[in-house]
Amino acid sequence: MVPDESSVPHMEHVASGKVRELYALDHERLLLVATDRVSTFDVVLPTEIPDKGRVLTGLSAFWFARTRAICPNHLLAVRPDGRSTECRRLQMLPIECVIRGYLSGSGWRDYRATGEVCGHRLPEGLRESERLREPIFTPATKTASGHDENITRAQAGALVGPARLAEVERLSLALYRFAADRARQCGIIIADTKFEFGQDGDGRLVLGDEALTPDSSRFWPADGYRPGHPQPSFDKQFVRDFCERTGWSKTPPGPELPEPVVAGTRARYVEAFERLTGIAFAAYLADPTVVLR
Ligand code: PZK
Repeated sequence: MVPDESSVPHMEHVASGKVRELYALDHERLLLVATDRVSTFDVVLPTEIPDKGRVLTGLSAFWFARTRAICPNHLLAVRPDGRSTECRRLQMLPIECVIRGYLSGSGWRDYRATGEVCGHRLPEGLRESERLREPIFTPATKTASGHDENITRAQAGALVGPARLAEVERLSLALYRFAADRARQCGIIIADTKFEFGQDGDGRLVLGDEALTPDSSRFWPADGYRPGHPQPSFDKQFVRDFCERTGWSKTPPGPELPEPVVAGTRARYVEAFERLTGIAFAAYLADPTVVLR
């Protein structure tokens, strides 16, 4: 039988992420493959969410196509399988460029402990998940343990140079504002997001990795947004609720997901795709280049 997927590349493997794989096409180009794996509480589950990788690839390509005027990016092509993208090979910067429009996760924890996030002193009395008056740039580094660690602007400046830092801060804020405004009109709050930049052979900054997906961001339903509490995840809430109900210890291995949780989660990913892009997911499956137009 002829395989119906061209998503298993016979290529030099470069790196593995929790749910993505990176291969070398040649000296200048990489193939970034988004799998259907899903992680929660930092653990990859044994059950996949069908088409999750295609939804994330399509969303990322959609944002890359619409933000090219703000910042050039590494996207060269989306493959017909809808889950693989050909990318320019870059020299990646050793920092993660996180933008927070809302106070959640480690931002909320740091604020509660110190009143600051990455050197930004914030007003007193902010509540969990509260919208910030202005989005803030809160860089992080990958630690040996694989967990990200928030760093100050001064620490980030020491890693990439102050001029580079100022440039990625400005670009990250512009990218976040553009996407968060659009998403809000579609009923989705992008609470925060992470960008990774690299430089090309001419030393120009280029946006890499994935951008503005639910795996690189916190997506919340705008409907029912209520500061003062953690917010439900737009995409993974069924998975989290199920994992909490089972009493799982949150250490590997994670639980298998029952079919209704898989189906409900897949539907949420597809809903996010369709709301944000305005494109039927079936149209994306038929021709993934629809997100680039
Ligand atoms: C690159 N990663 C992280 C992401 C993985 C690993 N355009 C690029 N050029 C050079 N290197 C990278 C990229 C990108 N993107 C990204 N590691 C290297 C990563 C996804 C899956 F396995």
